[in-house]
Amino acid sequence: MGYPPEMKKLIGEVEKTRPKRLGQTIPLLPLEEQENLLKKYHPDYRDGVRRRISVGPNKGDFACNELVDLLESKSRVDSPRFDLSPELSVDVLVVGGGGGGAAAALTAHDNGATVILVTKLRLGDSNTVMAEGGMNAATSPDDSPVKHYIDTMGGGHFTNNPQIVKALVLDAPKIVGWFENLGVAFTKNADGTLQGTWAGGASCPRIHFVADYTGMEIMKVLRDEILNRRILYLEFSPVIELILDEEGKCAGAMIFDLETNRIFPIRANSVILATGGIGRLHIQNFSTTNHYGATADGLVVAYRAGVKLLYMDSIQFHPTTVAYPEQISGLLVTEVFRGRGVHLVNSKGERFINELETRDVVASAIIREVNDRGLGVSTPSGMKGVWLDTPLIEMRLGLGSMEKFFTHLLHKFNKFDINIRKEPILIYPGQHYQNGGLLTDEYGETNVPNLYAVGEVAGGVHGRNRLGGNSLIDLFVFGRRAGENAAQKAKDIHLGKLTLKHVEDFHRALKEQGIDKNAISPVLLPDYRYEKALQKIQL
Ligand code: MEZ
Repeated sequence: MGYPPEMKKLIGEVEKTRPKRLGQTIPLLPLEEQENLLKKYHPDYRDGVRRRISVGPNKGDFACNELVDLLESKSRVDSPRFDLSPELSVDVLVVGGGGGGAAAALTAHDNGATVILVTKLRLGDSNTVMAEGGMNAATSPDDSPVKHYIDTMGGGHFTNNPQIVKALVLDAPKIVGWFENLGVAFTKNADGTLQGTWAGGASCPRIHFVADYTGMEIMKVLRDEILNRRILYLEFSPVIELILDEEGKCAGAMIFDLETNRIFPIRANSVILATGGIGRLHIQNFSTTNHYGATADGLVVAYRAGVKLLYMDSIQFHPTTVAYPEQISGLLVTEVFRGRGVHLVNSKGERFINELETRDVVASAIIREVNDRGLGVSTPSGMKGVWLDTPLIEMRLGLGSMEKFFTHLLHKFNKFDINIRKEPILIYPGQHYQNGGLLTDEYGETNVPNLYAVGEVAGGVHGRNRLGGNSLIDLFVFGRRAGENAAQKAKDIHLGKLTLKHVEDFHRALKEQGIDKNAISPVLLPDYRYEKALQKIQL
Protein backbone atom coordinates (compact mmCIF):
# COMPACT_ATOMS: atom_id res chain seq x y z
CA MET A 1 0.00 0.00 0.00
CA GLY A 2 2.45 2.76 1.13
CA TYR A 3 1.68 6.45 0.61
CA PRO A 4 -0.37 7.46 -2.43
CA PRO A 5 1.36 9.69 -5.04
CA GLU A 6 -0.22 12.96 -3.81
CA MET A 7 1.06 12.34 -0.27
CA LYS A 8 4.46 11.22 -1.60
CA LYS A 9 4.72 14.54 -3.40
CA LEU A 10 4.24 16.41 -0.13
CA ILE A 11 6.83 14.20 1.56
CA GLY A 12 9.19 15.83 -0.95
CA GLU A 13 8.67 19.13 0.89
CA VAL A 14 9.62 17.48 4.19
CA GLU A 15 12.78 16.05 2.66
CA LYS A 16 13.76 19.40 1.17
CA THR A 17 13.69 21.26 4.49
CA ARG A 18 15.17 18.45 6.59
CA PRO A 19 18.88 19.41 6.46
CA LYS A 20 18.12 23.04 7.36
CA ARG A 21 15.73 22.07 10.16
CA LEU A 22 18.37 19.89 11.83
CA GLY A 23 20.03 22.91 13.41
CA GLN A 24 16.88 24.96 13.98
CA THR A 25 15.64 25.84 17.48
CA ILE A 26 12.12 27.01 18.22
CA PRO A 27 11.83 28.66 21.65
CA LEU A 28 9.17 27.55 24.16
CA LEU A 29 6.15 29.86 24.17
CA PRO A 30 5.69 32.40 26.94
CA LEU A 31 2.87 31.44 29.35
CA GLU A 32 0.43 33.95 27.96
CA GLU A 33 0.83 32.68 24.41
CA GLN A 34 0.41 29.10 25.62
CA GLU A 35 -2.85 30.05 27.28
CA ASN A 36 -4.11 31.88 24.21
CA LEU A 37 -3.32 28.90 22.02
CA LEU A 38 -5.14 26.55 24.40
CA LYS A 39 -8.23 28.74 24.63
CA LYS A 40 -8.46 29.12 20.88
CA TYR A 41 -7.65 25.61 19.69
CA HIS A 42 -7.74 23.01 22.46
CA PRO A 43 -10.86 20.82 22.07
CA ASP A 44 -11.74 21.23 25.78
CA TYR A 45 -12.52 24.89 25.08
CA ARG A 46 -14.93 24.34 22.19
CA ASP A 47 -18.48 25.57 22.60
CA GLY A 48 -21.12 23.03 23.49
CA VAL A 49 -18.77 20.14 24.30
CA ARG A 50 -19.51 20.03 28.03
CA ARG A 51 -22.52 20.57 30.22
CA ARG A 52 -23.52 20.60 33.86
CA ILE A 53 -24.24 17.33 35.66
CA SER A 54 -27.74 17.42 37.11
CA VAL A 55 -27.56 14.76 39.84
CA GLY A 56 -25.12 13.27 42.32
CA PRO A 57 -22.08 14.53 44.24
CA ASN A 58 -20.99 16.89 41.42
CA LYS A 59 -24.42 18.27 40.67
CA GLY A 60 -23.91 21.61 38.92
CA ASP A 61 -20.32 20.91 37.80
CA PHE A 62 -19.26 20.63 34.19
CA ALA A 63 -18.20 17.39 32.51
CA CYS A 64 -17.87 16.47 28.85
CA ASN A 65 -21.23 15.65 27.26
CA GLU A 66 -20.46 12.01 26.56
CA LEU A 67 -19.69 11.38 30.23
CA VAL A 68 -22.71 13.33 31.50
CA ASP A 69 -24.85 11.06 29.31
CA LEU A 70 -23.50 8.04 31.20
CA LEU A 71 -23.68 9.64 34.64
CA GLU A 72 -27.33 10.43 33.99
CA SER A 73 -28.22 6.90 32.84
CA LYS A 74 -29.75 4.08 34.83
CA SER A 75 -28.23 1.04 36.47
CA ARG A 76 -28.82 -2.55 35.41
CA VAL A 77 -29.49 -3.57 39.00
CA ASP A 78 -32.29 -1.44 40.37
CA SER A 79 -34.59 -4.27 41.22
CA PRO A 80 -35.45 -6.44 44.23
CA ARG A 81 -34.77 -9.51 42.05
CA PHE A 82 -31.05 -9.11 42.78
CA ASP A 83 -30.06 -11.26 45.69
CA LEU A 84 -27.17 -9.80 47.64
CA SER A 85 -26.20 -13.00 49.49
CA PRO A 86 -22.61 -13.21 48.39
CA GLU A 87 -21.27 -16.23 46.54
CA LEU A 88 -17.74 -15.02 47.13
CA SER A 89 -16.35 -13.09 50.06
CA VAL A 90 -12.89 -11.56 50.20
CA ASP A 91 -10.72 -9.00 52.00
CA VAL A 92 -9.82 -7.00 48.90
CA LEU A 93 -11.70 -6.99 45.60
CA VAL A 94 -9.67 -5.46 42.78
CA VAL A 95 -11.62 -4.28 39.74
CA GLY A 96 -9.54 -4.04 36.58
CA GLY A 97 -6.95 -6.27 34.96
CA GLY A 98 -4.45 -3.65 33.80
CA GLY A 99 -1.29 -2.45 35.51
CA GLY A 100 -3.03 -0.59 38.36
CA GLY A 101 -5.23 -3.56 39.22
CA ALA A 102 -2.34 -6.00 39.01
CA ALA A 103 -0.11 -3.82 41.23
CA ALA A 104 -2.93 -3.45 43.78
CA ALA A 105 -3.72 -7.17 43.79
CA LEU A 106 -0.08 -8.21 44.21
CA THR A 107 0.55 -5.71 46.99
CA ALA A 108 -2.64 -6.60 48.87
CA HIS A 109 -1.62 -10.26 48.57
CA ASP A 110 1.90 -9.44 49.84
CA ASN A 111 0.27 -7.81 52.86
CA GLY A 112 -1.65 -10.92 53.84
CA ALA A 113 -5.08 -10.17 52.39
CA THR A 114 -7.29 -12.54 50.48
CA VAL A 115 -7.71 -11.05 47.01
CA ILE A 116 -9.99 -11.49 44.01
CA LEU A 117 -9.35 -9.58 40.79
CA VAL A 118 -12.22 -9.16 38.34
CA THR A 119 -11.68 -7.80 34.86
CA LYS A 120 -14.01 -6.92 32.00
CA LEU A 121 -11.96 -8.53 29.24
CA ARG A 122 -8.87 -10.71 29.71
CA LEU A 123 -6.21 -10.24 32.37
CA GLY A 124 -3.91 -7.56 30.93
CA ASP A 125 -6.37 -6.11 28.38
CA SER A 126 -5.93 -2.47 29.29
CA ASN A 127 -4.35 0.84 28.40
CA THR A 128 -1.26 -0.35 30.27
CA VAL A 129 -0.31 -2.74 27.48
CA MET A 130 -0.76 0.03 24.93
CA ALA A 131 1.77 2.27 26.73
CA GLU A 132 4.72 2.85 24.44
CA GLY A 133 6.91 5.69 25.68
CA GLY A 134 7.61 4.71 29.26
CA MET A 135 7.46 5.69 32.88
CA ASN A 136 8.78 8.69 34.79
CA ALA A 137 10.96 8.22 37.86
CA ALA A 138 13.74 10.48 39.11
CA THR A 139 16.52 7.90 39.27
CA SER A 140 19.51 9.63 37.71
CA PRO A 141 22.01 11.71 39.74
CA ASP A 142 21.04 14.79 37.65
CA ASP A 143 17.38 14.41 38.49
CA SER A 144 15.43 14.51 41.75
CA PRO A 145 11.88 14.00 43.05
CA VAL A 146 11.77 17.77 43.57
CA LYS A 147 12.39 18.38 39.86
CA HIS A 148 9.83 15.72 39.00
CA TYR A 149 7.37 17.45 41.37
CA ILE A 150 7.89 20.89 39.81
CA ASP A 151 7.53 19.54 36.26
CA THR A 152 4.35 17.63 37.15
CA MET A 153 2.75 20.64 38.84
CA GLY A 154 3.77 22.96 35.98
CA GLY A 155 2.50 20.50 33.34
CA GLY A 156 -0.85 20.42 35.15
CA HIS A 157 -0.95 24.26 35.24
CA PHE A 158 -0.70 24.00 39.05
CA THR A 159 -4.19 22.52 39.31
CA ASN A 160 -2.78 19.22 40.67
CA ASN A 161 -3.27 18.04 44.27
CA PRO A 162 0.19 18.74 45.79
CA GLN A 163 -0.04 16.00 48.47
CA ILE A 164 -0.71 13.36 45.85
CA VAL A 165 2.01 14.63 43.52
CA LYS A 166 4.45 14.43 46.43
CA ALA A 167 3.51 10.78 46.99
CA LEU A 168 3.94 10.10 43.26
CA VAL A 169 7.42 11.54 42.87
CA LEU A 170 8.77 10.09 46.13
CA ASP A 171 7.52 6.56 45.42
CA ALA A 172 8.44 6.55 41.72
CA PRO A 173 12.07 5.38 42.12
CA LYS A 174 10.88 2.56 44.44
CA ILE A 175 8.57 1.32 41.68
CA VAL A 176 11.55 1.05 39.33
CA GLY A 177 13.31 -1.05 41.99
CA TRP A 178 10.22 -3.26 42.40
CA PHE A 179 10.06 -3.87 38.65
CA GLU A 180 13.77 -4.60 38.41
CA ASN A 181 13.33 -7.25 41.10
CA LEU A 182 10.37 -8.76 39.29
CA GLY A 183 12.39 -8.94 36.06
CA VAL A 184 11.21 -6.06 33.86
CA ALA A 185 13.87 -5.69 31.15
CA PHE A 186 14.27 -1.89 31.02
CA THR A 187 16.45 -0.54 28.21
CA LYS A 188 19.85 0.20 29.79
CA ASN A 189 23.17 1.91 29.12
CA ALA A 190 26.34 -0.14 28.68
CA ASP A 191 27.23 0.49 32.37
CA GLY A 192 23.92 -1.03 33.51
CA THR A 193 22.22 2.24 34.43
CA LEU A 194 18.70 2.87 33.17
CA GLN A 195 18.36 4.89 30.01
CA GLY A 196 16.21 7.97 30.29
CA THR A 197 14.59 10.02 27.59
CA TRP A 198 12.82 13.38 27.32
CA ALA A 199 9.12 14.16 27.30
CA GLY A 200 7.26 17.43 26.81
CA GLY A 201 7.37 19.69 29.88
CA ALA A 202 10.21 17.74 31.54
CA SER A 203 13.38 19.32 32.88
CA CYS A 204 15.32 16.03 32.76
CA PRO A 205 15.37 12.92 30.53
CA ARG A 206 13.24 11.02 33.07
CA ILE A 207 11.26 8.48 31.06
CA HIS A 208 12.42 4.89 31.59
CA PHE A 209 11.35 2.47 28.92
CA VAL A 210 11.52 -0.89 27.22
CA ALA A 211 11.95 0.16 23.55
CA ASP A 212 8.47 1.39 22.52
CA TYR A 213 6.52 -1.44 24.16
CA THR A 214 7.09 -0.53 27.80
CA GLY A 215 3.55 -1.26 28.99
CA MET A 216 3.44 -4.61 27.25
CA GLU A 217 6.68 -5.74 28.94
CA ILE A 218 5.60 -4.56 32.39
CA MET A 219 2.15 -6.12 32.07
CA LYS A 220 3.67 -9.42 30.98
CA VAL A 221 5.75 -9.50 34.14
CA LEU A 222 2.83 -8.50 36.39
CA ARG A 223 0.52 -11.05 34.79
CA ASP A 224 3.10 -13.78 35.39
CA GLU A 225 3.28 -12.74 39.06
CA ILE A 226 -0.50 -12.97 39.44
CA LEU A 227 -0.46 -16.42 37.88
CA ASN A 228 2.52 -17.60 39.91
CA ARG A 229 0.91 -16.56 43.17
CA ARG A 230 -2.39 -18.12 42.16
CA ILE A 231 -4.35 -14.97 42.87
CA LEU A 232 -7.95 -15.66 41.88
CA TYR A 233 -9.00 -13.65 38.85
CA LEU A 234 -12.27 -13.68 36.92
CA GLU A 235 -12.15 -12.62 33.27
CA PHE A 236 -15.05 -11.22 31.22
CA SER A 237 -16.53 -10.12 34.53
CA PRO A 238 -17.08 -6.35 34.63
CA VAL A 239 -18.44 -4.54 37.63
CA ILE A 240 -21.85 -3.02 37.00
CA GLU A 241 -22.51 -1.60 40.46
CA LEU A 242 -20.85 -1.20 43.82
CA ILE A 243 -22.50 -2.58 46.95
CA LEU A 244 -22.53 -0.51 50.14
CA ASP A 245 -23.44 -1.54 53.67
CA GLU A 246 -26.15 0.19 55.74
CA GLU A 247 -23.62 2.74 57.04
CA GLY A 248 -22.50 3.70 53.53
CA LYS A 249 -19.18 1.82 53.61
CA CYS A 250 -18.14 0.07 50.42
CA ALA A 251 -18.93 -3.62 50.82
CA GLY A 252 -18.37 -5.25 47.45
CA ALA A 253 -19.63 -5.18 43.90
CA MET A 254 -22.17 -6.61 41.50
CA ILE A 255 -20.44 -8.50 38.73
CA PHE A 256 -21.82 -9.24 35.27
CA ASP A 257 -20.58 -12.46 33.73
CA LEU A 258 -20.31 -11.52 30.04
CA GLU A 259 -20.24 -15.15 28.97
CA THR A 260 -23.42 -16.28 30.75
CA ASN A 261 -25.21 -12.93 31.33
CA ARG A 262 -25.46 -13.78 35.02
CA ILE A 263 -25.20 -11.05 37.64
CA PHE A 264 -23.73 -11.96 41.02
CA PRO A 265 -22.43 -10.16 44.11
CA ILE A 266 -18.97 -10.36 45.63
CA ARG A 267 -18.69 -9.19 49.22
CA ALA A 268 -15.44 -7.41 50.03
CA ASN A 269 -14.08 -5.46 52.98
CA SER A 270 -12.40 -3.11 50.51
CA VAL A 271 -12.79 -2.51 46.79
CA ILE A 272 -10.02 -1.06 44.63
CA LEU A 273 -11.22 0.36 41.33
CA ALA A 274 -8.59 0.30 38.60
CA THR A 275 -10.93 0.44 35.63
CA GLY A 276 -8.96 2.89 33.48
CA GLY A 277 -10.23 5.68 31.29
CA ILE A 278 -12.88 6.81 28.84
CA GLY A 279 -11.21 6.84 25.40
CA ARG A 280 -13.80 4.58 23.83
CA LEU A 281 -16.49 7.17 24.49
CA HIS A 282 -14.76 9.01 21.60
CA ILE A 283 -15.15 12.42 23.14
CA GLN A 284 -16.07 14.89 20.36
CA ASN A 285 -15.66 12.00 17.89
CA PHE A 286 -11.89 11.98 18.24
CA SER A 287 -10.09 8.74 17.49
CA THR A 288 -8.44 7.21 20.53
CA THR A 289 -5.28 5.45 21.61
CA ASN A 290 -7.28 3.49 24.21
CA HIS A 291 -8.17 -0.20 24.36
CA TYR A 292 -11.73 -1.38 23.75
CA GLY A 293 -12.69 -1.57 27.39
CA ALA A 294 -12.07 2.11 28.18
CA THR A 295 -15.71 3.12 28.70
CA ALA A 296 -15.77 4.96 32.04
CA ASP A 297 -17.30 2.06 34.01
CA GLY A 298 -15.49 2.87 37.26
CA LEU A 299 -16.48 6.53 37.12
CA VAL A 300 -20.13 5.63 36.67
CA VAL A 301 -20.45 3.08 39.48
CA ALA A 302 -18.38 5.09 41.96
CA TYR A 303 -20.36 8.24 41.19
CA ARG A 304 -23.63 6.48 41.94
CA ALA A 305 -22.10 5.30 45.22
CA GLY A 306 -21.32 8.92 46.18
CA VAL A 307 -17.70 9.50 45.12
CA LYS A 308 -16.83 13.01 44.00
CA LEU A 309 -15.31 13.63 40.57
CA LEU A 310 -12.60 16.08 39.67
CA TYR A 311 -11.89 17.85 36.33
CA MET A 312 -14.16 15.68 34.23
CA ASP A 313 -14.26 18.36 31.56
CA SER A 314 -10.52 18.00 30.98
CA ILE A 315 -9.39 15.51 28.34
CA GLN A 316 -5.88 14.83 27.13
CA PHE A 317 -5.51 14.75 23.36
CA HIS A 318 -2.19 13.15 22.55
CA PRO A 319 -0.58 15.26 19.83
CA THR A 320 0.64 12.37 17.73
CA THR A 321 -1.74 9.57 16.85
CA VAL A 322 -1.89 7.92 13.44
CA ALA A 323 -3.88 9.77 10.74
CA TYR A 324 -2.74 7.51 7.89
CA PRO A 325 -3.20 4.62 7.14
CA GLU A 326 -6.83 4.82 8.27
CA GLN A 327 -6.83 1.15 9.32
CA ILE A 328 -4.73 2.12 12.33
CA SER A 329 -5.97 5.66 12.85
CA GLY A 330 -5.76 6.69 16.48
CA LEU A 331 -2.82 4.38 17.20
CA LEU A 332 -0.39 6.06 19.58
CA VAL A 333 2.83 7.37 18.03
CA THR A 334 4.95 7.85 21.09
CA GLU A 335 6.03 11.27 22.33
CA VAL A 336 9.50 9.82 22.67
CA PHE A 337 10.02 10.51 18.96
CA ARG A 338 9.77 14.19 19.82
CA GLY A 339 11.80 13.59 22.98
CA ARG A 340 14.58 12.34 20.70
CA GLY A 341 14.47 15.35 18.41
CA VAL A 342 11.90 14.46 15.74
CA HIS A 343 10.11 17.46 14.19
CA LEU A 344 6.46 18.18 13.52
CA VAL A 345 6.21 19.58 10.03
CA ASN A 346 3.33 21.11 8.03
CA SER A 347 2.47 20.65 4.34
CA LYS A 348 5.17 23.18 3.37
CA GLY A 349 7.82 21.28 5.27
CA GLU A 350 7.96 23.89 8.06
CA ARG A 351 8.08 23.41 11.82
CA PHE A 352 5.47 25.37 13.74
CA ILE A 353 5.95 24.64 17.47
CA ASN A 354 8.64 23.51 19.87
CA GLU A 355 7.88 19.79 19.98
CA LEU A 356 8.62 19.60 23.71
CA GLU A 357 5.90 21.97 24.83
CA THR A 358 3.37 20.16 27.05
CA ARG A 359 0.88 17.92 25.23
CA ASP A 360 -2.10 20.26 25.43
CA VAL A 361 -0.05 23.02 23.79
CA VAL A 362 1.42 20.81 21.05
CA ALA A 363 -2.00 19.30 20.24
CA SER A 364 -3.50 22.80 20.00
CA ALA A 365 -0.72 23.94 17.67
CA ILE A 366 -1.36 20.98 15.34
CA ILE A 367 -5.09 21.71 15.30
CA ARG A 368 -4.32 25.35 14.45
CA GLU A 369 -1.97 24.34 11.65
CA VAL A 370 -4.55 22.03 10.07
CA ASN A 371 -7.86 23.77 10.75
CA ASP A 372 -6.94 27.42 10.81
CA ARG A 373 -3.82 27.90 8.74
CA GLY A 374 -4.78 25.29 6.13
CA LEU A 375 -1.30 23.77 6.28
CA GLY A 376 -2.34 20.19 6.96
CA VAL A 377 -1.90 17.22 4.65
CA SER A 378 -5.00 15.36 3.42
CA THR A 379 -5.33 11.62 3.01
CA PRO A 380 -7.32 10.08 0.12
CA SER A 381 -10.31 9.59 2.44
CA GLY A 382 -10.22 13.21 3.64
CA MET A 383 -8.50 12.83 7.00
CA LYS A 384 -5.98 15.55 7.75
CA GLY A 385 -2.78 15.73 9.71
CA VAL A 386 0.78 16.99 9.85
CA TRP A 387 4.04 15.09 9.46
CA LEU A 388 6.15 13.62 12.21
CA ASP A 389 9.54 13.51 10.51
CA THR A 390 10.72 10.12 11.80
CA PRO A 391 13.72 9.73 9.44
CA LEU A 392 15.45 12.22 11.76
CA ILE A 393 15.84 9.38 14.27
CA GLU A 394 18.61 7.57 12.40
CA MET A 395 20.16 10.86 11.27
CA ARG A 396 20.50 11.85 14.92
CA LEU A 397 21.07 8.53 16.68
CA GLY A 398 22.67 6.39 14.01
CA LEU A 399 21.74 3.45 11.83
CA GLY A 400 19.75 0.75 13.61
CA SER A 401 18.32 3.10 16.24
CA MET A 402 14.79 2.95 14.82
CA GLU A 403 14.77 -0.81 15.24
CA LYS A 404 16.29 -0.50 18.71
CA PHE A 405 14.05 2.21 20.19
CA PHE A 406 10.89 2.07 18.08
CA THR A 407 10.62 -1.64 17.32
CA HIS A 408 6.85 -1.85 17.63
CA LEU A 409 6.03 1.16 15.44
CA LEU A 410 8.64 0.25 12.80
CA HIS A 411 7.00 -3.16 12.38
CA LYS A 412 3.47 -1.82 12.57
CA PHE A 413 4.08 0.59 9.65
CA ASN A 414 6.06 -2.00 7.69
CA LYS A 415 2.81 -3.96 7.42
CA PHE A 416 1.42 -1.06 5.38
CA ASP A 417 4.59 -0.72 3.28
CA ILE A 418 5.59 2.47 5.03
CA ASN A 419 9.21 2.55 6.12
CA ILE A 420 9.36 5.08 8.96
CA ARG A 421 13.16 5.05 8.81
CA LYS A 422 12.86 6.77 5.44
CA GLU A 423 9.36 8.30 5.36
CA PRO A 424 7.55 10.50 7.90
CA ILE A 425 4.30 9.52 9.67
CA LEU A 426 1.09 11.51 9.20
CA ILE A 427 -0.37 12.29 12.62
CA TYR A 428 -3.23 14.19 14.25
CA PRO A 429 -4.22 14.56 17.93
CA GLY A 430 -6.35 11.74 19.36
CA GLN A 431 -8.02 11.20 22.68
CA HIS A 432 -5.49 9.62 25.01
CA TYR A 433 -6.32 10.19 28.65
CA GLN A 434 -8.85 11.60 31.09
CA ASN A 435 -6.97 14.16 33.16
CA GLY A 436 -9.47 14.09 36.02
CA GLY A 437 -11.34 11.28 37.72
CA LEU A 438 -12.47 10.09 41.13
CA LEU A 439 -11.23 12.21 44.00
CA THR A 440 -8.89 10.29 46.32
CA ASP A 441 -6.35 10.85 49.05
CA GLU A 442 -2.68 9.92 48.72
CA TYR A 443 -3.47 6.25 49.43
CA GLY A 444 -6.06 6.14 46.68
CA GLU A 445 -9.00 6.08 49.11
CA THR A 446 -12.16 7.93 48.08
CA ASN A 447 -14.73 9.67 50.29
CA VAL A 448 -16.70 6.38 50.42
CA PRO A 449 -14.94 4.41 53.18
CA ASN A 450 -12.99 1.35 51.97
CA LEU A 451 -13.42 2.27 48.30
CA TYR A 452 -10.17 3.06 46.49
CA ALA A 453 -9.49 4.33 42.98
CA VAL A 454 -6.12 4.05 41.27
CA GLY A 455 -4.67 4.95 37.89
CA GLU A 456 -6.61 6.70 35.18
CA VAL A 457 -9.98 6.35 36.93
CA ALA A 458 -8.65 8.57 39.73
CA GLY A 459 -8.15 12.31 39.40
CA GLY A 460 -6.01 14.94 41.09
CA VAL A 461 -2.41 13.96 40.53
CA HIS A 462 -2.23 15.35 36.99
CA GLY A 463 -4.39 18.42 37.40
CA ARG A 464 -5.76 19.53 34.04
CA ASN A 465 -2.90 18.21 31.92
CA ARG A 466 -0.82 15.10 32.49
CA LEU A 467 2.87 14.98 31.63
CA GLY A 468 4.05 12.22 29.32
CA GLY A 469 5.43 9.32 31.38
CA ASN A 470 3.34 10.10 34.46
CA SER A 471 0.53 7.68 33.68
CA LEU A 472 2.32 4.37 34.11
CA ILE A 473 4.05 5.57 37.25
CA ASP A 474 0.76 6.90 38.66
CA LEU A 475 -1.01 3.58 38.39
CA PHE A 476 1.83 1.61 39.92
CA VAL A 477 2.47 4.04 42.78
CA PHE A 478 -1.17 4.29 43.76
CA GLY A 479 -1.98 0.68 42.91
CA ARG A 480 0.64 -0.36 45.46
CA ARG A 481 -0.40 2.25 48.01
CA ALA A 482 -4.06 1.25 47.79
CA GLY A 483 -3.26 -2.47 47.85
CA GLU A 484 -1.15 -2.10 50.99
CA ASN A 485 -3.61 0.18 52.74
CA ALA A 486 -6.67 -1.90 51.94
CA ALA A 487 -4.96 -5.11 53.04
CA GLN A 488 -3.74 -3.67 56.32
CA LYS A 489 -7.18 -2.35 57.21
CA ALA A 490 -9.18 -5.27 55.88
CA LYS A 491 -9.09 -7.48 58.96
CA ASP A 492 -10.55 -4.73 61.17
CA ILE A 493 -13.46 -3.90 58.90
CA HIS A 494 -16.89 -5.03 60.02
CA LEU A 495 -19.59 -4.72 57.42
CA GLY A 496 -23.28 -4.33 58.11
CA LYS A 497 -26.10 -5.55 55.88
CA LEU A 498 -25.31 -5.25 52.18
CA THR A 499 -27.51 -2.91 50.17
CA LEU A 500 -28.07 -1.29 46.78
CA LYS A 501 -30.14 1.53 48.26
CA HIS A 502 -27.78 4.13 46.78
CA VAL A 503 -28.83 2.95 43.33
CA GLU A 504 -32.51 3.39 44.14
CA ASP A 505 -31.72 6.84 45.59
CA PHE A 506 -29.82 7.76 42.43
CA HIS A 507 -32.70 6.68 40.22
CA ARG A 508 -35.07 8.75 42.33
CA ALA A 509 -32.80 11.78 41.97
CA LEU A 510 -32.76 11.32 38.18
CA LYS A 511 -36.54 11.21 38.14
CA GLU A 512 -36.77 14.35 40.29
CA GLN A 513 -34.66 16.13 37.69
CA GLY A 514 -37.02 14.96 34.96
CA ILE A 515 -34.43 12.61 33.49
CA ASP A 516 -36.32 9.53 32.48
CA LYS A 517 -34.45 8.07 29.54
CA ASN A 518 -33.89 4.37 29.16
CA ALA A 519 -30.15 4.51 28.64
CA ILE A 520 -28.12 2.16 30.82
CA SER A 521 -24.61 2.57 32.15
CA PRO A 522 -21.88 1.48 32.50
CA VAL A 523 -21.97 0.71 28.79
CA LEU A 524 -19.11 -1.84 29.13
CA LEU A 525 -18.16 -1.80 25.45
CA PRO A 526 -18.12 0.91 22.79
CA ASP A 527 -21.29 1.17 20.76
CA TYR A 528 -19.73 0.17 17.44
CA ARG A 529 -20.24 -3.43 18.45
CA TYR A 530 -22.52 -5.71 16.51
CA GLU A 531 -26.17 -4.93 17.22
CA LYS A 532 -26.63 -8.43 18.66
CA ALA A 533 -23.86 -8.02 21.20
CA LEU A 534 -25.33 -4.69 22.23
CA GLN A 535 -28.70 -6.22 22.91
CA LYS A 536 -27.13 -9.01 24.89
CA ILE A 537 -25.77 -6.71 27.58
CA GLN A 538 -28.67 -4.24 27.65
CA LEU A 539 -30.57 -6.41 30.13
O1 MEZ B 1 2.57 8.79 29.36
C1 MEZ B 1 2.21 8.68 28.19
O2 MEZ B 1 1.04 8.85 27.85
C2 MEZ B 1 3.22 8.38 27.13
C3 MEZ B 1 4.63 8.37 27.53
C4 MEZ B 1 2.80 8.18 25.89
C5 MEZ B 1 3.69 8.14 24.74
O3 MEZ B 1 3.70 9.10 23.99
O4 MEZ B 1 4.41 7.17 24.58
